[in-house]
Amino acid sequence: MVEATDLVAKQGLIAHGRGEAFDYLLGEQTCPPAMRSIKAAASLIRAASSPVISVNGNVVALAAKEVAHLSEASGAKVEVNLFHRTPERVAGLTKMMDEVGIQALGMNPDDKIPGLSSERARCCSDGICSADVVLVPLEDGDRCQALVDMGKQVITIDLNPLSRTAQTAHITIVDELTRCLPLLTDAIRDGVKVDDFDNKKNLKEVLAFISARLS
Ligand code: PTJ
Repeated sequence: MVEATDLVAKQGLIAHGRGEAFDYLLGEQTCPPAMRSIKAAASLIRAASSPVISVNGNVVALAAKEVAHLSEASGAKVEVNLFHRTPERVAGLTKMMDEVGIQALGMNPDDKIPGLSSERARCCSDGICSADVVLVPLEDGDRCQALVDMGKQVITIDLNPLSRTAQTAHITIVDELTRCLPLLTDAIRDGVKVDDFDNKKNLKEVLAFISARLS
């Protein structure tokens, strides 16, 4: 039987440790600025016409059920998008999503995100490529900027407030994936609406929160 951990890339284990280190700095809690960004993200996803949740190996292994709940609450499609892409990994992760009731896209990508040379460019025309809002959790890299350049609104969940993705997304939730997904789902179910949100200011508040804990 294929275990979830067999489907995580080796580099994903390093990514996990990196996340844990940042979570210690945050005190393993959802800090107040993260709660504000969760509300802003809920509001944006509610207003979206074609939201998509992009999942990689780490996200499915850690939070397949939580992703399914978010997809159900928001109507967002789920698409498997991998940096270390192999047909076996895509099939295994798609099967794991299937087991929690989600028919994820990603097995047969028929389009490309312009400007990316990595396997992350490969995507589905009825998924990420035509989405207006894309949630890109647990990812550091250049895809976020490429999605922004395509005119999409991008939300990320990243414990590192300084990662490239955290710095380029429209809304960055600096929180642990499994801790914040239920909060995001609840905020969507509660019909939360946020009119103005400044991501740069919010990221500064996260850094101030960490600094205050360290001093
Ligand atoms: O499954 P693949 O092939 O797509 O590979 C996934 C990789 C490992 C490439 C992808 O996860 C990645 O981009 O890894 P990075 O570059 O280490 O970036 C991951 C980011 O997520 C880092 O900034 C971590 O701090 C953060 N992170 C790690 N674990 C968590 C997290 N953020 C929230 N919750 C976590 N549990």
